[in-house]
Amino acid sequence: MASWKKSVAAILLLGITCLNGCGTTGTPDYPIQPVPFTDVEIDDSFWSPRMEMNREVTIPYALQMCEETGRIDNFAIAGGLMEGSHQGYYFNDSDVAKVIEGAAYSLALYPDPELEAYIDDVIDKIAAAQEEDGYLYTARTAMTPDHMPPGGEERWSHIEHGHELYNLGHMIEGAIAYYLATDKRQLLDVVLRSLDLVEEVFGPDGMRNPPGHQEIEIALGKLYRLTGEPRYLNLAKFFLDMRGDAEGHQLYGEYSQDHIPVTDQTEAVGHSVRAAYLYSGMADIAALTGDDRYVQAIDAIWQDAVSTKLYVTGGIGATGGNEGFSTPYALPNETAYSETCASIANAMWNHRMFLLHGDARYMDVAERVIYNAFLSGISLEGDRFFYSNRLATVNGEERAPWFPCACCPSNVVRFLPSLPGYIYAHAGNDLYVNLFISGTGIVRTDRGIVRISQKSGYPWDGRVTLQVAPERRSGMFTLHIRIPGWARNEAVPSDLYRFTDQNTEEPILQINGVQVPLTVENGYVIIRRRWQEEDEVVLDLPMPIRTVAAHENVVADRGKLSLQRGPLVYCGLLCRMARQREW
Ligand code: FUB
Ligand code: ZN
Repeated sequence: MASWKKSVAAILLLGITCLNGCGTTGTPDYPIQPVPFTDVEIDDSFWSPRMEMNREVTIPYALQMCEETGRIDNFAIAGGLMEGSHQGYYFNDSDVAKVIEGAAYSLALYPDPELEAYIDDVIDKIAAAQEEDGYLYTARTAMTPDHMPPGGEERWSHIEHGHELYNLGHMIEGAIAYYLATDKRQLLDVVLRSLDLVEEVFGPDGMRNPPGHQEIEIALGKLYRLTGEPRYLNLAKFFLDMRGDAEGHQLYGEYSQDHIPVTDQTEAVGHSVRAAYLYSGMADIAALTGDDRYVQAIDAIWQDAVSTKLYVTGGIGATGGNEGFSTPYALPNETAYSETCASIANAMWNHRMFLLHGDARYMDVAERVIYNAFLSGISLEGDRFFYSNRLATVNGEERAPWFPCACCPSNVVRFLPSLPGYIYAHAGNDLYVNLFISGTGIVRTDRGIVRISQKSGYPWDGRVTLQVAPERRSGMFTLHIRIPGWARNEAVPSDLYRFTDQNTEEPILQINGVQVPLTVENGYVIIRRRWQEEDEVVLDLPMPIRTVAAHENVVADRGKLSLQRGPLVYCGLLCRMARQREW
């Protein structure tokens, strides 16, 4: 394994690869570590075509759209490399950053000199756009009197809506990904200089505002892992702790989850992308600091979200007005907002909850999101997108080629190639199989490398064949295979949705051709044995078509059922039909 490939682990939460000698070794992190996507090879009839599509169509297409809509020119203009003034939204820099991140993930697995040269050129423009003291925000550097960002001329004057820190957060993630994929640190140096400035401006003795739109907290956690510099972890924690601190700033309110301190929050409220990035950041910072108060808060918030604010597709954020959460059980179908970015953030959050707790219920939610609310956000051709993912429509809805606010397409570009990192995880000698996607994973345990191969026709077919081959011919490992909630008669890990039909078919487990009793703990069947290279586990997950009803408090779903087969949610059925057939 090339050293850069190993180091890309940092991108997916946990890699501890330090630039200047490692300061984080031995410091806390998630108790369960994901197997990074660079150690996972996918060979799957469902996902491989989608990953290829992202590489061959969506990445170049998104770059082209960033060019055509002036997103890349904004950097060139701010850097004095071309004439003109800023175009579009003040957070458009973040789209370029997300596409760089996605392109970097792709380059990490599939070197492509032409793409790399193109990104190098974009990075030159970004570097040019950075002001002398490190300030990087084209919306202000290239503004005109009739086109100014929130807060006008004054830097940092509208942290609530200005997105300076949000843009920087995405740029940090792009810079880390690009550095790990290519060893080139120009963009990394740019963001480090920006952060020097941010540290001068924000802090206990400076501005005590959290960013209006969260994201930088996640980025700073990754940067801490990469550099070993506690200052980045401290800054992330500072931003978390400023939220809801009325002494430090005028509170922004629930919309930005800035109504009370994060450690006192118990309900999912406000803008759903901000919220799920916040909860992901809280999980990261809890893991990295060992501060359990963040975990207690996100546990309660998760319970609220999954019990009262989750669509059957896994989408979150019911209303367009606040692009976010509504009141409990208010889950309209025709007007469902269910933003694609919110689905991505929800999957990120649930994956982190699993890494904290090791319970399959979080991966049940993540799987529901990935196969439904997320996947509907992009066409099979890879160049058309949904921003809102409605659950019902009267006149039909078409995916669009792009949006003036293009957060969703650029988010898809970076999420898809990171997906293999959600399949496997490990903690010591406990190996976890969370998603059923054919291919192989290399798990680096304390007792050596274990290679897991998986074959399945998922999501169309429920037979999964696994081979666990320790490098040293045999080894004692505990394999945890997720038995999805839907295969255990649990539609979601709450009473928000339930199966209304009777299913008597049980999952069947065989080890080396012998059926063994299937006992489920925390949503996993657990197999502890001394594994030999030729050992084979076959799991059969029956996939009958199921009918799903919502909790009676969900007024919009009264008298309606949806159909589900395996992890795929299909459609709503009208009550009359449902009643006639006596479902
Ligand atoms: O504000 C940046 C992004 O644009 C948000 O995450 C989306 O909801 C959209 O408003
Ligand atoms: Zn979006």
